Amino acid sequence: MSAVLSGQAGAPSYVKNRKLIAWVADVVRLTQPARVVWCDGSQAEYDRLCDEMVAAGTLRRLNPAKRPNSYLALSDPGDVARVEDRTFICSEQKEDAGPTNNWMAPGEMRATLKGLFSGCMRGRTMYVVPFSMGPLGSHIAQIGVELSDSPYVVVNMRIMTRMGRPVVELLGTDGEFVPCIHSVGKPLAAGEKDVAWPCNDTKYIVHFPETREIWSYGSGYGGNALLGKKCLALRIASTMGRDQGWLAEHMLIVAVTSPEGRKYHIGAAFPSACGKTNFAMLIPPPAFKGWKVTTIGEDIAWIKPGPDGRLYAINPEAGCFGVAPGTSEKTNHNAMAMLHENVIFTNVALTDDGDVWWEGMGPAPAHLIDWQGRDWTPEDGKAGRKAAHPNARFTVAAQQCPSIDRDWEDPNGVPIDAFMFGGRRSTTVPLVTEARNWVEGVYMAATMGSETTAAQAGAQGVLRRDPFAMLPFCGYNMGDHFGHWISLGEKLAASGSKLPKVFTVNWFRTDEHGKFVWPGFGENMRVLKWIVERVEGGAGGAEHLFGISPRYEDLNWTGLDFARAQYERVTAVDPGDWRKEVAQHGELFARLSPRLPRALQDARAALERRIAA
Ligand code: TSX
Ligand code: MN
Repeated sequence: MSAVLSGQAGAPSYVKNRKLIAWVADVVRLTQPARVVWCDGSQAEYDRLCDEMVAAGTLRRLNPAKRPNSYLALSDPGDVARVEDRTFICSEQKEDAGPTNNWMAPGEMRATLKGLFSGCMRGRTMYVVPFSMGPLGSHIAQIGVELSDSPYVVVNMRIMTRMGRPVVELLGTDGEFVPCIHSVGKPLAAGEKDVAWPCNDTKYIVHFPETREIWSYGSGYGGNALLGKKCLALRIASTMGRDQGWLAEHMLIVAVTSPEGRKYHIGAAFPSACGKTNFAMLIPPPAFKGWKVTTIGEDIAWIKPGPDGRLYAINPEAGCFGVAPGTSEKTNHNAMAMLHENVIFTNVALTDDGDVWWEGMGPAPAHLIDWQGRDWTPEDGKAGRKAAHPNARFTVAAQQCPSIDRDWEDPNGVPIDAFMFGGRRSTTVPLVTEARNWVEGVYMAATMGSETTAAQAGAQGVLRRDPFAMLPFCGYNMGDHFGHWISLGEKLAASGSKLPKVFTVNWFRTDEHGKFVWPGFGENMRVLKWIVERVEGGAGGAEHLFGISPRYEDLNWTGLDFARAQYERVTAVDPGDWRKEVAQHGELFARLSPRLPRALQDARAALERRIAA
């Protein structure tokens, strides 16, 4: 650490940014930390903070012979996930946040925050964490600075972003950054002993989209606390994109390379529990010899029109904050290979030999320490008690992914050839459908939905609309988001450029016994191949009610026993189902109606007419 200063905000000499120095001093006055540490992002700093957290009981060092340089954190049982009902978009006008966001007037929220943050860091260290979302200096990247009283946040931010001194140097004297303030909301009195995972029952995750500020209080977990990710890279960045003509999307980015070496880039949006990270690291089946899938990103894409009229995407993150349960050699070999070393695990179970375990990894050991620090045996598992929390996570550098693309850090991004939108649907939505034009593609994205799983809160199997997989992440009115996509398409088309093709996919159709019909995982390569061949203009398909899907003979079935009758079950478009589906689209559109683009209303009316015919 380059500077540890008691009771003052004095910055190291390499810090020249006037706004940064003044802002840190303001926040010190407000929150009253005992110390201020300017993080340089070095390995030595990371190691020292981890050692301190091991001593404090926040981290356990895993067995170095099994997981070198890796740690386990167990959170407070009340601080295990993002808190959507405590997440606010504080635009001046309520209508600019829209009906899908919680809103509070900025003045009122600022008064609330002032009360909450007054003295909230007493007895703690405030860390100054400068970070870049995107490769340092990329014209698509953005800089943020997070002030946090959580060392757990600092070490996770070092993995998830480009963090430290080079970012401050890039800021120079007048560079712009997004100010992000974070506190766990648990000041320490003189002599008070800290707990392993400090947090507060009162939680606020607050965004001021117009002034581009983030304030987070009361939680140390994931997207609530690692403010570069959902808060900056999605909620604030989506608003910047609206204002400046680009896109911040909840999308993975993959490249597909054919045996002949033709390379295509795809951005794909899926709601949670659809296996986005698995898809981003897909391994083609043996029959697809010579085909390669490489990973550029697995959660967020920032996409800008380039000088040639194409869309270029970067992954603004530097790491993965992935869900551990369900990750195995079978579901995601590449992710498992990433996790051999240099990992922070949160809320997974601890084995007797100092390694980690979670549900879905493989057979359970005879004894574990569960995510709440209690003894656990497979008997407890049978009684329904999980060893790992369903939202347990791993934090790991993207660089450790065996399928990482060689261009993943290209500051200019990769050119997008196709967008995919998917959801978890047991009925109605076919395996894959190509939109016939841009507006129909935007319509597919706008009406996306996903059925809830047992791992999620609330009832299972309930269909939730999640437009663009952005429902919890769009920093402005969702209707305006649809409009932004439509007008961006119009602008690109007017400049004479070829727009990316848009596809909707569904791996999750079930039979009458509730069994998945489509094998999924690596076999999704069959769909990916069709998609890139459609981009090339090669593969065949058949038009139906709302787009173009491959016929049985349009897909390669080598190495998979999948009969025509099974294919019918994953691709059938039932007009009865679609009558209900389109009625539900109407309910969503009515909710968004003041800002719903006319073109989408027209697309719905046209679909309704085709179903009736
Ligand atoms: O990630 C998934 N993908 C995408 C992979 C590239 N999952 C896991 C979702 C939970 C996070 C899937 N689950 C996929 C899928 O394509 N498909 C399914 C449904 C499914 C589950 C199990 C089997 C088949 C399909 N088969 C057996 O269990 C043997
Ligand atoms: Mn996500």
